[in-house]
Amino acid sequence: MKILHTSDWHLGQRFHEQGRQADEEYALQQIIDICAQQEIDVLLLAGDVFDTANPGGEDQRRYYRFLHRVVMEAGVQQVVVIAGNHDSSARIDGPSDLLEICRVHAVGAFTLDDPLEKCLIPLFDRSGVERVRCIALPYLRDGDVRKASAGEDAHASASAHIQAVIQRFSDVRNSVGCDLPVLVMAHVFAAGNCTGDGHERPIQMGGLGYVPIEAIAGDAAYVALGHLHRPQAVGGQEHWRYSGCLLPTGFDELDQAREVVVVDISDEGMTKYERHALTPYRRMQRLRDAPDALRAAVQSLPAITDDEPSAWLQVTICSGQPEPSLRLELTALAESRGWKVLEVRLELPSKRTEKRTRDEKEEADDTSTQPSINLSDPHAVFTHLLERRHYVDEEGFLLAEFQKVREVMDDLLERK
Ligand SMILES: [Mn+2]
Repeated sequence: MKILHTSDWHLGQRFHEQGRQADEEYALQQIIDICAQQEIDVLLLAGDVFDTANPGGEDQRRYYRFLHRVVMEAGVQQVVVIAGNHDSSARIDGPSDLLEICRVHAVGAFTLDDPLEKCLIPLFDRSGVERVRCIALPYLRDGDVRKASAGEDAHASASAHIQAVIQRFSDVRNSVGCDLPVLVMAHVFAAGNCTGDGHERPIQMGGLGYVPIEAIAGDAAYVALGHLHRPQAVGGQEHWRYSGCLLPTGFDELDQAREVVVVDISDEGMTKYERHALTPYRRMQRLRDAPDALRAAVQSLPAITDDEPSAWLQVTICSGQPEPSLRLELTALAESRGWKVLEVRLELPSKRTEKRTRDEKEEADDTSTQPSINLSDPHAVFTHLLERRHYVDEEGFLLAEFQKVREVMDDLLERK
């Protein structure tokens, strides 16, 4: 059987105030083409279909039109969709009975009240014989998997949440009840439990809990994960993968690959996997340099013609002093070449480049050289942060805004 794994579409997401309907359409069309060319049997969409719980009508229509086309035009036999943390699980569940007619299986909510079978999807070959059993596990919120006890602290509740997710998964796994290869799909933050030198990592890492991948992968033929935006294998296993997101959700994601994964599964398990790169709809780029070098860099951007989609740019100005007119100058210069500047940032390069490594090292392991700040004084902490991050707070604008936020917070806390 041939399986295509995609996830994290985030349909309807706005990118620096810009809509990206055309970018989404372009990417989805490529997935449809890959499905047709590769004769895909089953398409897996591993969560975060929409960017918000209340997506716009057009964004929903894009999703349903895709499902319709991938089955009717591209010849896909079955589709399995799970809800991610960005999705409303009720919205994903809502049309599920109707979607079954088109062999689209949507699993939104999975609470303790739901039967385990809700997550078990039989996958059939073209002659109608079941060949693979799919475990489709949507994003599980704390309240979906356990009842919190009164007075537990954040750390205890995060730990208990993860334990409950693992337990819930193991209950589903134990109910599979057949010897067919198992395909696991989940929207979850999963990571390798083993560092490679035989040391177990703690389950809690900097407050971010993750599920040890081994606990959900087991002996699965393939694990199709959603949630992390960078495509990657997990736990050193090529058949435990995040396919990554459809479009970059920030300029800092531009260097990440955009891809879908095509997997061949036989009775013995995964026999082959291929990563298929997606071509971006528009050019996007980030430039970071000193003012003169930036002028030159913007000037040498490839010219965008009228029949191409407008290209998007992020500019970081590295300068020791404020450059009030440079923003407008660069924006105009970029526009003359068909590029739209979506974000301009200012960075003080000398301090940053010289001190960066040392600073970060100090931050990590040497507290003795850090100035002592009074942690119970929010004003002092904020000022220290500005200094540390090398922000230039001209005329105390940021401090004033911070003061406003504090007043609102104090107000809210008092009312409570
Ligand atoms: Mn997610």
